[in-house]
Amino acid sequence: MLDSNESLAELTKEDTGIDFLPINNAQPKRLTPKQIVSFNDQGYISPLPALSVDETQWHRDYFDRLLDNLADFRDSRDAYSIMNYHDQCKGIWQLAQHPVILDYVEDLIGPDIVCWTSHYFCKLPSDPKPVAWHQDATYWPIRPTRTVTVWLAIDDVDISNSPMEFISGSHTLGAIEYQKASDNAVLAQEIPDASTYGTPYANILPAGSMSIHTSTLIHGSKPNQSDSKRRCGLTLRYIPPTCGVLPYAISSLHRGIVCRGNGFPWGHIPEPAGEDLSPKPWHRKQVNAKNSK
Ligand SMILES: O=C(O)CCC(=O)C(=O)O
Repeated sequence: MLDSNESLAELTKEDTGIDFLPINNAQPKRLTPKQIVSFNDQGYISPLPALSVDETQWHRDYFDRLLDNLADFRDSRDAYSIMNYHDQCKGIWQLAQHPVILDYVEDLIGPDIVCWTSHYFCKLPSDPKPVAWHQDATYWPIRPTRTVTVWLAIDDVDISNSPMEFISGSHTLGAIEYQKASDNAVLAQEIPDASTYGTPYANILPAGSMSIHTSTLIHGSKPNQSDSKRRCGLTLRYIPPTCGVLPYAISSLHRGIVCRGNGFPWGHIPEPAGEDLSPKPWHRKQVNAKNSK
């Protein structure tokens, strides 16, 4: 198992280190043994109840306020730009520590848990942008590829407002070839003919519930087909602290929140004092590049 930076430095381009590591947990605390089998066989578990009715309403109101605050900046950021703000926004930081969510995650990755990245995927009504079919692991420098993603629904998600779709069983195929996604897609990579790798599953979720998927699973979503219903979910990505990072991307782990246990050598983001959506360095670069044209 790759668990130190020394072994990561030895990874070659051909040996991507992108593999699914099955979960072996005979006594899960919150998941059922059947759900663990489903994670191993299909690459995801869904649906899972998570937030109470009051917490769900709080989260929706909180996200609505974040979107309003973002608009006040009047820069080029959009409804997908609230990415990696768990280090500047108290509400996101606290959601990453939600005990019910962490109990599910603990059953899959063990009692030491780090949230290393987060992202709201918000499709406004009639949003024309797809999230092209992709594997998270081909974007990320984390090795071994043990990240599990919690997708926490803020809005009710049904077929009409374009749920995330999973290609069941595709997580065991290693790194899958991709091409550049079309210009209007949310993310940059696209796996062509994804349905040849397995059966698509529509991740329909009531608000406040969640799914969990592994980073080697092919997934994506269509443009929002509904002209009245928003479709927003918060992704929280968790690893055990034994995961390392490829040498070119060490800073990725410096934004981790230690959620449970210890043993994480990369640091710990403390709870932010409030909500701060000021642009990240990569946004500033985009804005400067735009302004200099
Ligand atoms: O919300 C979506 O449509 C896509 C989310 C996604 O790609 C992810 O959770 O990794």
